Amino acid sequence: MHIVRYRSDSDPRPRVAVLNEGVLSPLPVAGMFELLSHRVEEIERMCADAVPDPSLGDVRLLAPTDGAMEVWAAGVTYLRSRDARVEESSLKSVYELVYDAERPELFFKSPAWRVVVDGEPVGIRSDSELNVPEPELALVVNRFEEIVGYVVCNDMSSRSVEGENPLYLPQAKVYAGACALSSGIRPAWEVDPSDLAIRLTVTREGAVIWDGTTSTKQIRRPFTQLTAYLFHSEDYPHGAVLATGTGVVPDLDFLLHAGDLITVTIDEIGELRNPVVAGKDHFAFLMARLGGA
Ligand code: DO4
Ligand code: MG
Repeated sequence: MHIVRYRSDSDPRPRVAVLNEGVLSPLPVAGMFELLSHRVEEIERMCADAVPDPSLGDVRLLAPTDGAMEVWAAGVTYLRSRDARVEESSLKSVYELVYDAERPELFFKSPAWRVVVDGEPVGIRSDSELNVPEPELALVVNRFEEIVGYVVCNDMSSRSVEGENPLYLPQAKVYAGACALSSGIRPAWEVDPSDLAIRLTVTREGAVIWDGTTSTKQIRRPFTQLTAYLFHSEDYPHGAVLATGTGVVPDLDFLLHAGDLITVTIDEIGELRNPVVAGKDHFAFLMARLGGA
């Protein structure tokens, strides 16, 4: 079962529903932001009480974010990520220090409306030579700091921009098409996230040119430590998504190209497939979402 946002042909407004074996059961909320203003046990009850509506035929699944939800991300939570940053960076020790520190690295990734979903393009910056996808498990957290569920995240990143100077991290991480999330939220009460396989595949002209796998078992920090730091000095009245960091990073000679297809799969959570484009001009469609489209 997943919780999804969707739009049907018969109703232009985005709705929220439970999606179970291809059948939608609408939930009595105005958006994901309203769902995440409830406690997990209430959300679980709402999902259990939702009534299937078989008349909802073809619908379009939307990003799982709306309202004032924010996407944040944790960094250097897997040993492979620490080693990859040390290799690429002109200032190696910051990554070694943050991997071991009590306080995690957390950074802002995206407002709700800039998130791209399965099938939409992800971007690479036109001023960046070295770009990678980062396949990550992301936590969907309600306003009470409770983990409601999980989605698949691709934390697209410029290694060359960040590698030049770690203070360029916001530019390496936040740009058009940099944040992709799977549309379906797998509820926390249905899944044990402690040992889930995360797979990344990059395909070019039909052939796999890179793939890698890790497990959530490899993460150095408990998820609740990440959420505790996120909520320590800020409130998220509409909830938040927190990507938990990557454990899969290609070697430095790997260069993502426009036209590549990225697939991220997390067992029991979902799959995210996005073609790669270069430059911000491809993302004008996101602006339309501000007007509610
Ligand atoms: O420190 C840079 C960001 C690292 C990151 O995004 C990750 O480890 O996933
Ligand atoms: Mg990352």
